[in-house]
Amino acid sequence: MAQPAFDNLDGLCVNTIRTLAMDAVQKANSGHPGAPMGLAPVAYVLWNRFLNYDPKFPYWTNRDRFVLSNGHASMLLYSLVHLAGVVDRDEHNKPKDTPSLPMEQLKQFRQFGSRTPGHPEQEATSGIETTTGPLGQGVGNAVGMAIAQKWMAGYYGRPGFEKLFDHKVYAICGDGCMMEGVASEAASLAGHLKLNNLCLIYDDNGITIDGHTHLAFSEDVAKRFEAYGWDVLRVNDGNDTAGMAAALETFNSSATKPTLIVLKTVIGYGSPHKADTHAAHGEPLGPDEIKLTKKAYGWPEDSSFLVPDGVYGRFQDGIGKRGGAARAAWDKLFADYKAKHPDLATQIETLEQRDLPAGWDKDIPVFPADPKGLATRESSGQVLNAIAKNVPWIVGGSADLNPSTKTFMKFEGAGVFTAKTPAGRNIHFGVREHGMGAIMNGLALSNLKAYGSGFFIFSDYGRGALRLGAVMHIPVVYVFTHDSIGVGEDGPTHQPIEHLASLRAMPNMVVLRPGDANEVAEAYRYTVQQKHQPVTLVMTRQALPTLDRTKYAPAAGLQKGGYVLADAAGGKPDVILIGTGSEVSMVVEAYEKLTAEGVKARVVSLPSWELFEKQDQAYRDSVLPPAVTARVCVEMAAAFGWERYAGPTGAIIAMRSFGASAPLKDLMKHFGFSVENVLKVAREQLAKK
Ligand SMILES: Cc1ncc(C[n+]2csc(CCOP(=O)(O)OP(=O)(O)O)c2C)c(N)n1
Ligand SMILES: [Mg+2]
Repeated sequence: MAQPAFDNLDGLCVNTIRTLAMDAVQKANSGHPGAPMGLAPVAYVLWNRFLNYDPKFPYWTNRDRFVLSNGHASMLLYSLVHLAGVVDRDEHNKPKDTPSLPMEQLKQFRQFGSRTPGHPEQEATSGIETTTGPLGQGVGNAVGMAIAQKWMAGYYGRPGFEKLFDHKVYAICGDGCMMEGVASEAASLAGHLKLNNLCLIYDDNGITIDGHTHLAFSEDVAKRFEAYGWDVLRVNDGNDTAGMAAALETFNSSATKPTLIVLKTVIGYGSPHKADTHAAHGEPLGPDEIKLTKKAYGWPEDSSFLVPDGVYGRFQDGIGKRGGAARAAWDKLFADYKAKHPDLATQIETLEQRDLPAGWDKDIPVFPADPKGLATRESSGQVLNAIAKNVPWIVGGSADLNPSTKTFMKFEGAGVFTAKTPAGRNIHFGVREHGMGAIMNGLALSNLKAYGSGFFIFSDYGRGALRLGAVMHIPVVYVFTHDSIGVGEDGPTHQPIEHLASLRAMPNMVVLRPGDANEVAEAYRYTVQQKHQPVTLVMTRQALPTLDRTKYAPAAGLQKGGYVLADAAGGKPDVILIGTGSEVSMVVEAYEKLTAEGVKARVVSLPSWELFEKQDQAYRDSVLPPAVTARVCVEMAAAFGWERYAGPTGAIIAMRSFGASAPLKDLMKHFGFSVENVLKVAREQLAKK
């Protein structure tokens, strides 16, 4: 194969990244070549001269993280992973000796089953730290990763072991990320927390899909970040590799705050007709333009997927050698640490596998029967605290609603995460639900057990991040309280209606709405053990009776998603009452009345549809026998979806409108959530038989 005329090996590497991106997008006939072409120099300098990353151990604990927040530039990342020789990994993230992305995979860009999907997917490809594409999210993930590094250093650091956790987090983002609120929320918190381990490179190319950014974006981003408490550096030419190296060196050696590097680039750089136009966006350059561009790079015009001689070697001599040496030195350091601090080292190894320490569940309380009971947000706070004190790497907080959500960790030594106290376990996310979610994803990707809480209504605000947690199968935990019209006087703006249905509709997400304090304990028991399962816990503001479990079935039934809580004598009911959360005790009361009247009724508690659907048919049929068609489903939320359990003739007592501002008891009466109404509807069901 003819070699390009180029006397500078670094320049050759940069143009290899560019041409691989062009060729892959062309072959796929879809994708974005322009951003990788503009960003290739900075990405090359960062990876080959700075990133402490061992391509042979892509999941080494103390590796520098690289996040591509402008995920449409995925071919940039795939080219780097390929050229750096990043290896594949097994299900425990142990390295394999085969490449993550052989050339064949670059040629399979955007094809079904490839490791080079349209946007980077953390699960699909070894070496991809997080799934990006929805703009702005990666910035939030990077802030989460930076918090995780600080926390690990703060909690596990010991004299003489300052280098055990000293990695940096680098992220690239574009104009789109800078316009998105989620990035602003996260950047604001990063500045407040003085995360000087975080470097964000802003691809300031003045263009988005619709055209020039001045169509909709005229603020001074640098000033905004300075106001957030960041250091801002500028590099005015996307090809000025020396300038970039200088900026990265400044960050690396002396940052006291998070650093933003504002880098002026040209989208589709080198493409004579398409540079600086939206044409370099969302479509291939086309064969003619590719030829002209390759000519401009000094590349053989008819070459395709060409990696010139010396390029792989250059990466091996750069990131390969540096990363390998850094990782080997770290292994030795960790061995010393393990000798001196065996317990702490075991903790680190345990958390890295997302396992739990022995005895993690020993303090989970059992709640005594109590007709007055307590709100599930209260029992949630108690159970969370009881577990978290035995699992040091549970970290989390709320979006400024600690007094309401009860998720603050209060046990001795829990502390608050701040710039000065980085070992603190409680994170004050501020009023930033979306930022919180994106940060939680970053924490979870660093293997901390992250939770975040807020009012259930505001799950909408965080939904973009929630969804990515589900896409990635990461074990983030949301604790949403004030779960229904039960919030009463705050009115329709604060009363969730469609939120349960909408999160139940989200693939991979497990939604759990426990019905009393002991179901709460079981819900946490399930949640904390998950390694690849995001969970949304939904809790009440109002008190719920704690059921007498000597009389009703054990709360452990929650582990199956749904279970028979109370049954007709002989187990052959004529009517089934199904409830979740705060409605469970209501249907239990109705059941007691029906039973006293001699009606054969059953109560099913159904805290999680997803877990119930995972059970085999025989179990599901044993709980909800198909022959029993007289059914009443009760949930103070949208009726949407309940047909599934009500069946074609069953009844659904649920919400069909927004709520209203009024005392709870008036709302319950108005909307039909009363024992009397459940009885009435149950009798109608029985009469149909
Ligand atoms: C949240 C979100 N909204 C919209 C899009 C669709 N989209 C993909 S790229 C893009 C433009 C991004 O502009 P910029 O970040 O400046 O990237 P550049 O065009 O410079 O590569 C848009 C709107 C998206 N990926 N994510
Ligand atoms: Mg742009």
